[in-house]
Amino acid sequence: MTQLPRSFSLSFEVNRARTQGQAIVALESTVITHGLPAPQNLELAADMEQAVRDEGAIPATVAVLDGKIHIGLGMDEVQRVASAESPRKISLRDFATALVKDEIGGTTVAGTIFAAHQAGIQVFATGGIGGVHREKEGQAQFDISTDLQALAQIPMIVVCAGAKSILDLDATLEYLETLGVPVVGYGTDKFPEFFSAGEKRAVSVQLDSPQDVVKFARRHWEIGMKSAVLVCQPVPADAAMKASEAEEAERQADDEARKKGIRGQALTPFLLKRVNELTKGKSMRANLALLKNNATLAGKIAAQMALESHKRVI
Ligand code: PSU
Ligand code: MN
Repeated sequence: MTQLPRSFSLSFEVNRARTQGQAIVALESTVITHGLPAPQNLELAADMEQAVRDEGAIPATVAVLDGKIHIGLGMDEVQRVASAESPRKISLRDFATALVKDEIGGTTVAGTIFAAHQAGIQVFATGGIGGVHREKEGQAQFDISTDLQALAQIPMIVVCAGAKSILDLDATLEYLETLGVPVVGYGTDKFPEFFSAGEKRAVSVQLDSPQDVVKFARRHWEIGMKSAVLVCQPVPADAAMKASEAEEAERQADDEARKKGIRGQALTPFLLKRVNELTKGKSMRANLALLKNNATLAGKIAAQMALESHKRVI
C-alpha cells in the first residue's frame, strides 16, 4: 500500500480497515459545516456513520483540522468540526489554504473524493452534488461546481440523490456527459432532483442492486476509464417533496440570492438555508432522509465490493 503524504492523517480504524481489505465508505463534511444547522448537523453526521456501520462497512468522514487532512474522525473531532466558529468550505483549490492557515474545514464532494481516493477508498456517500448554476439575467455570471471536474478525474462510486433543481439540471447532465461520467439511476431511469424523485430527465443507465453497481464500476475502470460512477438514488418516498413545491421555494431563494449579490462558495449554503425556511422545514426533512438513505446504499455497495475482492484473493 502506498505511503500517504504527511498532511494526511488516517484514523486507527480506517487504517486497519484499509490494510485488511474491509469495506470503507467516505463521507463529506461540508454538509456538517455549511449544509445543515446545529444541532441537526452533528446528529446527521453520527446517523450517517451508523448507517454505514449497519451494512458492515467502516465510515471515513473526511475533514481538515489541526493542519491535517483527516480520513476518519472520532466523535470528539466530528464535534469540533460541527461547532467550528467559521469553518472553511474546502474544494480542490482550498486544501493548501486550510492547511497552511491551520483552519478547520468541511470538505465538499470534490474535496472528499480527492482525499478518499488518495487513501485507496472507492465508495463515497453524499446528499447532492454541485453542478452548473442557472444563468442569471443581466449578469455575466458563470458558476460550475468543481464537483463535476472531480467526478471526471477521480475513480470513485459516488452515491447521491441527484442534484437540486435550483441548478441548471439540463446543463449539469450535459456537462457530465461531456466529461464522460456515467450517471446511474438506482432503481429508476430518471435523474433524481434531490428533494423530489425527479421525472423529467433520463439517466445514462439504470441499475437495481449493489451487485450490479459493483459489476458496472469494475468494468468501467477495468477498461481504463478514470472517472467516477455517479449513482443517483431518489429521496425516500415518505420524505419526498412535491417537485413543484421544491422548485418554487428554490426559485424564490435563488432570486433573493441574486438581489443580495450572494455568489461563489456562499451560494449553495444560502440556498439550502433559505429553502428550508420557505418550506417550513420540509426540505430539511427530505435532506436528512436522503443523506441517511445514501449512506446505507453506499455501505451495501462497499460491503459487496469487499466481499468480491476477498473471493478474488482466495
Ligand atoms: N448540495 C446540497 N448540500 C450540500 C452541498 C451540495 O444539497 O451541502 C455541498 C456539497 O458538499 C457539494 C458542495 O460538494 O455543496 C458544492 O458546492 P459548490 O457548488 O460551491 O461547488
Ligand atoms: Mn460554485
